[in-house]
Amino acid sequence: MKTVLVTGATAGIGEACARAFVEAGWRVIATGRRAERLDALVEELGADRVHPCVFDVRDETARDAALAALPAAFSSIDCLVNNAGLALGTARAQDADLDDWKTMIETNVTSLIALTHKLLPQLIESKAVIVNLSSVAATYPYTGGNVYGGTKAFVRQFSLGLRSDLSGTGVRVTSIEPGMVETEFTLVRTGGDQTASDTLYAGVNPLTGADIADVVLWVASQPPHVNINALELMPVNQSFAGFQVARD
Ligand code: NDP
Ligand code: 8X3
Repeated sequence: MKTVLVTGATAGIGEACARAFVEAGWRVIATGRRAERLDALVEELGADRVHPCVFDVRDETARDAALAALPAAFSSIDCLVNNAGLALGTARAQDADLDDWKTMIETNVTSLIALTHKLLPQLIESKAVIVNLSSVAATYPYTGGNVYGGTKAFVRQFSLGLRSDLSGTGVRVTSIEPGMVETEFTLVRTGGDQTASDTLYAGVNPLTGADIADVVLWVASQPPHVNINALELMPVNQSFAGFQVARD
């Protein structure tokens, strides 16, 4: 039985990944800060299939302690899903909160590279699949997306560079780049504004966490000679608009 480590498995895409991988016969190391959510996953899916690791991805000491305490059955990792991440705020750069920018960079970039760096020796050993959650925001700028889009562009380019470095090791790396997925993402981005979140997704028929989990599982289930480099997906009701023009 293979083992996947999913960061940010307490909600949204990560939680859906935990369910999808267990359903497909994998063991899941599920991480996040909200212990009660991870306990509920263990209760639902079984302690033999899900191991909870409670830590803030920015806290390397707590992370290392949780990973050092992995039970033997979960100790060899065949797939790493770097999913934990967030956007904070939609303000234009000139009005944005610098602390929000730093939190996004620490969570989406610094923690992702640190965990990847820590696990790389064993990921090479197991010829693992690394799936990184980027975003359409990596490629298409939008007003108020500033640092969030920057972090996701980093994730995409880091994924491609990692692939290059890992040439010949058998390790595969994929950047997944979704558009609108209805999760707790907008609730977090707006500081807990449920109405703003509901309004954003109303009538859109957005992607779901389960849609993305299906894609992540498909990527991880390809035969060993197939690498999906990058995969961008959107709800049908989301598409592109033109440039904005400011007039004097
Ligand atoms: P959710 O807010 O629903 O889930 C985010 C997950 O990340 C939670 O499990 C949360 O766990 C975890 N997380 C956030 N910060 C930390 C932290 N400091 N330490 C540990 N875990 C953390 O959002 P999504 O499921 O939508 O987002 C998952 C990923 O997908 C993100 O990287 C996001 O950027 C990306 N994405 C989302 C899109 C969308 O439209 N929803 C589109 C494109 C990409 P906890 O709070 O319990 O710690
Ligand atoms: C989240 C997608 O379009 O809200 O990564 O930036 S978007």
